[in-house]
Amino acid sequence: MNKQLVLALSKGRILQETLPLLADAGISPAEDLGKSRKLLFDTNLPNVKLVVIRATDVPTYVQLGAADLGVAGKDVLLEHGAENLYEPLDLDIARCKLMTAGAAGESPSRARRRVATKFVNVARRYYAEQGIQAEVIKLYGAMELAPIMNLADEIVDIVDTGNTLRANGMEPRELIASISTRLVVNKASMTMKHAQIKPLIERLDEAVKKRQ
Ligand code: PRT
Ligand code: MG
Repeated sequence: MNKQLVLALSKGRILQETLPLLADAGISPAEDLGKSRKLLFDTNLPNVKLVVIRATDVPTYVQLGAADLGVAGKDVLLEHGAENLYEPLDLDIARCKLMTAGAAGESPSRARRRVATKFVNVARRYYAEQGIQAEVIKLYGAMELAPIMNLADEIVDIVDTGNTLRANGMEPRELIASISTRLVVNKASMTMKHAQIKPLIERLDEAVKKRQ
């Protein structure tokens, strides 16, 4: 029996690194993802389809079983929560760090802070663990602007080279989590479609290891 599998991919920078990895694992879209406005794609494998969606929507698709598998940043998974998901593979792409950051040379008050971020759940958890009282303000982008505009004392954001922070007079402070892109699988699919999913995970695992 050849059950259909749907794999949800995060569009944007993760997609650019995912496609070569999928190709190494023997999966390629039937048409050029970049040149199409479509969101649902056939692949060279008759039982595998791809959907290309907002990174933050990938856990939702996989949790609810609309997709059997997904490719998502650990930052997105930490923020969204991993209920109903297995995370069998670190794909070792789009590496970065989730950090606190603030104005360069300033040290924040130990006890109370205003924090701007799109990672509100991660931030609330982190500051609570540190015993710091934080008022967390949800932003959807340009977190680096918040301290400059006196909206916040600190931000929680993704840092790679640190150039974006430096360009805005800020510096990284504490590491919250090291981030990479993960393969996630719907728990029911893992059971019901094990014969299809297992070889796919194995081929991706080999493709990842070949690069290390
Ligand atoms: O754009 P959209 O709102 O749809 O989503 P998005 O911005 O979250 O997507 P996208 O395509 O930027 O990809 C985000 C995912 O890539 C994240 O969930 C991470 O898992 C991963 N990733 C890896 C990064 C970075 N590196 C990264 N450097 N995501 C974002 N950045 C940004 C960061 O937000 C900051 O603005 O790059 C800037 C920092 O980079 P440096 O090098 O200046 O420190
Ligand atoms: Mg972006």
